[in-house]
Amino acid sequence: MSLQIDAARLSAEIDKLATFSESPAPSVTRLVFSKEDKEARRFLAERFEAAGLSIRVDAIGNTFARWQGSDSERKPVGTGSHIDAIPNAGKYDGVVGVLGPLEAVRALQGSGFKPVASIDIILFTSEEPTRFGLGCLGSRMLAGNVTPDAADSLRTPDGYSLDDLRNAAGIPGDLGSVRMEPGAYDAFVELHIEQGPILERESIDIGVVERIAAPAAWRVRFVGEGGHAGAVLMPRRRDASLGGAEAALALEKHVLELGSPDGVATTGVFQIRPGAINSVPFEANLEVDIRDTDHRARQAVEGAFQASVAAIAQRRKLELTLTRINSDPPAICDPRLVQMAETAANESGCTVRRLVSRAYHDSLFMSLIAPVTMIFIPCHQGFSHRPDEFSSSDQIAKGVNTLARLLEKLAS
Ligand code: HGY
Ligand code: MN
Ligand code: MN
Repeated sequence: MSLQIDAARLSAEIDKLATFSESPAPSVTRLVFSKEDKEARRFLAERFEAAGLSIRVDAIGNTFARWQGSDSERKPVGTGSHIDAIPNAGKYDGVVGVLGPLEAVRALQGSGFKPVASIDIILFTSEEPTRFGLGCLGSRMLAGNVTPDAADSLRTPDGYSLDDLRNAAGIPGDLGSVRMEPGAYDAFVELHIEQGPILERESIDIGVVERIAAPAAWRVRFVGEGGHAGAVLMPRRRDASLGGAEAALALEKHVLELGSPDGVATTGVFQIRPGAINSVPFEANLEVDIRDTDHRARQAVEGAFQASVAAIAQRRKLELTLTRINSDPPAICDPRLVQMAETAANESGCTVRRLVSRAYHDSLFMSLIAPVTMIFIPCHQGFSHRPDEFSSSDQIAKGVNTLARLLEKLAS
């Protein structure tokens, strides 16, 4: 089957989507339910409809663009990703997995293919944790990993609830209606940039994901005693920032000692108050991100970290509040789908290898209700979540070609 991928059209759509950003080019900042997110969603709806796809939006804003199959008895095939972008990000993370499938569908339409099973391109809401502190909120709710009550209790740093923001974005509805049953999709495949250096370093076109590392996230709050930087002598201090510093170093030590080779841990947020040079910090707030493809290794790191922060608080006479934000199992991708994706890559004339995903993705939660795999394309030096994130239109076209052939097999 010869497929015509219009790489120039796709590249122009990716560039256009990148203009819906709170920050200036070449960075992209697009927080969920922001003005920029609404503009981007409108643009995508128009592109989906131009391709003859019917659109459904659920109560949290997950958007389903369907290419209707001839047999409505058949379970649909899903593909998709996210378009929200953390502050000062790039323009490919997530976006390739939403616009790429659109180009795959248009190429299949152009080849004369008619799907028997419907194909859904899914735009998941709030994959990034930036606004609500929890990643993959839309796919978690779809898969039943987060209940409506749990979602209702989430707040943004500036105090907005999910209802506040989704209603303001014109996305009403009962959150209880978002959940889909296991088996709702016959398969789910996500196209995404690798967010790692392996494919580029080994000059390989396509990565097929076998496992997706599981994220855990914790909030740590130390409260000590503030005071004048000149007046409070060292023996009398209860400096919360030093508790935070010890906790961050302890986290690094535990992941190096207890994590698997895929184990990573990051103290991504470290705020101290009052934050004045001549004032002893009375409060430290940390948010830590711990991941591993080996669930038990990650749980060991979490356990050791909890023990360490408790010991630090006791020794430094600090008040401690430790909150678990999330702690999820890794995803094992479906071996049949992995094999089919490799074959599709070969049929596209691409070199291919299997990979682990150390970033998490909506596929991690779609794996709770359907067989999944992911198709990775190289990105420059593995850079991501930064403005110089880059994949060439040729690299993207190879990913789209592979995805199109896989969708054709799955929906035939
Ligand atoms: O953090 C992640 O792994 C994803 O990019 N949100
Ligand atoms: Mn991301
Ligand atoms: Mn992503």
